[in-house]
Amino acid sequence: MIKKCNGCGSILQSEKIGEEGYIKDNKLETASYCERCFKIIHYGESSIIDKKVDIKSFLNEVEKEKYPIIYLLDLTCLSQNLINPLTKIKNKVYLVLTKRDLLPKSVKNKKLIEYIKNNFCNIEDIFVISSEKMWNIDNLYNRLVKDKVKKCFCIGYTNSGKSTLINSFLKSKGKKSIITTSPLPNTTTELINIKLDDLTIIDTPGFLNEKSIVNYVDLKTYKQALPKKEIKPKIYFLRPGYMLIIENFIRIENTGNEGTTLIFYLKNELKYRKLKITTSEDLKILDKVKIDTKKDEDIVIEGLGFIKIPNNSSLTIYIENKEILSKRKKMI
Ligand SMILES: Nc1nc2c(ncn2[C@@H]2O[C@H](COP(=O)(O)OP(=O)(O)OP(=O)(O)O)[C@@H](O)[C@H]2O)c(=O)[nH]1
Ligand SMILES: [Mg+2]
Repeated sequence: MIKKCNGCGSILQSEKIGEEGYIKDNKLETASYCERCFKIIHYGESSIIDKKVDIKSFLNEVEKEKYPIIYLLDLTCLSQNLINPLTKIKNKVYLVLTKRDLLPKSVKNKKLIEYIKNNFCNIEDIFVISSEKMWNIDNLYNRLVKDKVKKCFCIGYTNSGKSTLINSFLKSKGKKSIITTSPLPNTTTELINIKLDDLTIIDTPGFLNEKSIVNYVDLKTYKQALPKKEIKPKIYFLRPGYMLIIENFIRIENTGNEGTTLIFYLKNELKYRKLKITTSEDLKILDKVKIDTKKDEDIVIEGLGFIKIPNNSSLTIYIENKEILSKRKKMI
């Protein structure tokens, strides 16, 4: 009989060690989780399954089914790139902005919704939630029930919080979280059906974001750089000829003629250093990109966070891969 892992949806198998769904032979009959999920859940260990969802064919399949879609977007690093698949979906969409608890409390949810509508996509139903803190989880669920949704897909990029959201629906119903979640890509590998009263929610493998920093730094560095608590923005004034070094993966030089203010929405514990551009210090070799910003723009660092820049600026940024940077109108 074919058995599936409750945590990631893979078919359990005991032949290919290290591959999707692997579990030792003597545990195959009794286990409900594969070895990888067991290790993530109990030891916080993680490994990445090498798998890529083809967005186009996946969306075609979803469209054929005609079920409504919950599309998740991570508020900490929102970019056009992450919204693009949404523009191709014809099904009814509930857009869910996740990880609200990581942005400053002072930001109004209404403002975030307006921002999305005015700058990215004019979707009617937008919810701002935190699965971690259970904010707005019941509102979203009640809305699905009110709209008589019987089955829906939960889709979005990997790490946007799809499985955590479904676990929070389960928690809200007094049930145990069962789906495996982790900060690394590809945690969910196959479809997982979760039935809640009359509503079945289908968790799906996330789309891989090729522009995310997770592809360009080692996993330890990546996990250490992810925000876990409410971000307290850090403000720096950078005079011309000076640079800021953030940990060892980003350097920002002010190569313009005016001083510029940079407001960082990144993990609070990251370390910043200011240096003259002419320093004799040996600096890490990184990709180099020149970015000019206009008044009130953000630079998004995909997978990590963003930098708000209130005034015009001319910057030269050094980073592991310049593709992970993009500009947008200021979000907050
Ligand atoms: N602070 C905070 N973290 C969250 C929230 N939702 C999810 N996370 C974290 O984000 C990471 C990714 O969550 P998952 O639910 O595994 O993401 P996913 O979209 O299912 O990812 P894949 O299965 O890889 O497609 C985990 O470390 C979660 O703990 C939230 O509302 N707040
Ligand atoms: Mg998942």
